[in-house]
Amino acid sequence: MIHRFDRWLTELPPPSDPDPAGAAVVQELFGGRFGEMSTFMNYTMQSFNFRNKAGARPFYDLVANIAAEEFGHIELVAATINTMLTGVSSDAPEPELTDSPLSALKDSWKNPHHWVDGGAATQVQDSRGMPWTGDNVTNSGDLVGDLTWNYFLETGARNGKLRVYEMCKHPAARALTGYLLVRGGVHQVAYARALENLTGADLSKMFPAPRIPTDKIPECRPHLDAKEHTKLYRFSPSDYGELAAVFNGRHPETGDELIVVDDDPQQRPPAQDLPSQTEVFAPSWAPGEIEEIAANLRKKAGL
Ligand code: MN3
Repeated sequence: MIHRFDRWLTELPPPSDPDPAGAAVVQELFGGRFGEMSTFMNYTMQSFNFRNKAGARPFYDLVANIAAEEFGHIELVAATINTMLTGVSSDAPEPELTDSPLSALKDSWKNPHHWVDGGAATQVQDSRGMPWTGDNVTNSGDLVGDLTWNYFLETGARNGKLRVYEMCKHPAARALTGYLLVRGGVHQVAYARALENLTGADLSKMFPAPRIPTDKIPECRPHLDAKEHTKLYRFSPSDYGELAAVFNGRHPETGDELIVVDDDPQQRPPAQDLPSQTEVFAPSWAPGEIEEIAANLRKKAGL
C-alpha cells in the first residue's frame, strides 16, 4: 500500500506565459513508451508480481521504492503540463460562450484532448495523443531480465527528457526535465548496481548511454549541488530496509558515494494550487458555487 502527501518531489515555477504546443510535447514524458507512466507501471507491476521476496529482499526493496518515486514523477509531469496549459484559452477575464473562447485553439498544432476531453488537463497519452497502454510494461518474472529492461527503460527515458528540454523553453518544462534528468540518472545507476551485484556485469561500462552532461544544464545544477544524483530514497518509515545491500559503491560518472536516504515528506515543497479555468468549466461552470458549498461543509464539520 501507499501513503499520500500533498507535496511535490521538487519545486516547479508557477504558471507564466501558457505554452500549449510545448505541453503537447511534454505529454511524451507522461504517457510515451519511455515516459513516467511506463517507468511507474513497470516497477509497480514488477513489485506486485515479485516472488520469494524474503529470499531476494534487497532487489525487491529496490524495485518497490523506485516505483514509489515514479508516482511522484507522473505527478510532476502532470503538474508541468497543467501549468503550461493555464491561461491558454483566456482572451478576456469572463468570455461569453457565444464568443467561442476556445476557437483559437483548434487551428494550431496542439492536442485538442487537453480541452475537449479534459479541463486544460494532462491526458494519459503520448505526444501524438495516443493513449498509454499496458503493452509498455515488461515484467517477465525473470529478475535479471526485468532489471536489464529497467536499465534500458531509464536510458530511453533520459534521452526523451533531454530532447524535450531542447524543444521546450517554458520554465516549467525546463525545471521538470532538469530534475528528472538527475533522478532518472540515479535510477539507471541503481539498476546497473543491482545487476552488477547479481551477475558481475557492469552495464554502465558495457552500455554507457545516454551520455548527458548534466553539469552543463543550469536546471540540473541545483540538484547536483544537493547530491540528488547520489541518493536513493526509502519511501517508508518502517519497511524496505535492505536497499543499501544493492545500492552502494561509487557513482560511475562522478565517483561520489551512493547513499540511501529516508525520505522526509515535510522537506518536500507543498503541491501548487492551479487556478480555475472557466472556459473549460474546470472545476465547474461556476467555481464560486463549489467554493460556497465547500465553505458550508467545512463549517458544519467544525474545520
Ligand atoms: Mn522517473
